[in-house]
Amino acid sequence: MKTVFSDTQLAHAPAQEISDGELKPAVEIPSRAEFVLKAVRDRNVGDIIAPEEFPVRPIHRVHAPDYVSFLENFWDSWTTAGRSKEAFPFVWPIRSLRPDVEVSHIDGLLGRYSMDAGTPLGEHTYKAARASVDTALTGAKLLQGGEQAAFALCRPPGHHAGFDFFGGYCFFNNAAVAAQYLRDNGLNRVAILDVDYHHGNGTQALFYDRPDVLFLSIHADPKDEYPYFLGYADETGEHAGTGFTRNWALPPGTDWESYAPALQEACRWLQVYKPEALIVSLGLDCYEHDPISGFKFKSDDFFRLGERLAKVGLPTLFLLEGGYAVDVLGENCVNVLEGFAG
Ligand code: FKS
Ligand code: ZN
Repeated sequence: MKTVFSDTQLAHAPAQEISDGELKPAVEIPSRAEFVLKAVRDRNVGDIIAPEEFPVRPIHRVHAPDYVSFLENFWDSWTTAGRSKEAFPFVWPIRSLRPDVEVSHIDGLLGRYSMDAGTPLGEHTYKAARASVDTALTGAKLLQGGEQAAFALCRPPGHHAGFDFFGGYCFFNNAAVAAQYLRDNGLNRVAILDVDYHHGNGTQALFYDRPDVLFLSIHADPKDEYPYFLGYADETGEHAGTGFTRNWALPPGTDWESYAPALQEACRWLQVYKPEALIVSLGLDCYEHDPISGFKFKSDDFFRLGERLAKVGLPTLFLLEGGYAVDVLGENCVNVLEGFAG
């Protein structure tokens, strides 16, 4: 299986994040990708290739052009306002405020285009996020070229990013851009299975009213866990997309034994839907020692995950999302890929 990765993705290197009422060392850091890359190399998963550089058009198929421009121009506006450190939003146009007004100040724009205060933006965030999308798109292109599987080593991750907002360490929704790209290039039905510990709210929202992209997600119950405000079992799609979203919201402490039935059901949905390609939003934060998560996967369980997905028998693009136990991230990730490859 080929792996796609670009060093440009390392340029987004946040120092701190707001978490638990403190400024803490950031967890979504470049070494995550480096550890995964090292394991891919050490265990001979396959060739590692650089992504092709894509124009902005496939991103505009999923994200609002004004949002993309906001990210592109962010560092200029931020430094022009006299700031020099990484940025965090702190005010949002919720409920009784006005989401429709056009603000000028960078602090207003940060709130307009974000969902949380836990996602630092820095000087190189935009170019790293663009490179992460290029990695996802190059992976999609490998499937189109007839590969049965590919691994897009995306970073920063993408599944929390929506039409016009960033959050949860995500800026562009890599999985959604890849899915839309496959739709725009000849595939009629694409499925996304999100196995990150956190619900992929951005991906779900982007395809919620569409039957052509199936979204399935297995994650920690949002009543107990980020992103809190989406990802409940009763969210199953709307309008033409009714029935084309499924959520398995599992309790804290879920281990492989109690996770497997949900995965089994998700795989059955895949078999019924019969997509032409599968995109796996591959978070590794279900791991028992993940520092920010509460599931109990052992390293070996990631093999089983890969094996189960292989049985579905679809051309599959694995795309990295979360996972913060950095020293074992590579091992856990390659376990999935090896389990899949058999
Ligand atoms: C801990 C607060 C942590 C943010 C969690 C974000 C999770 C991101 C992710 C992604 F795949 F996008 F990276 N809150 N006190 O793992 O879902
Ligand atoms: Zn996650």
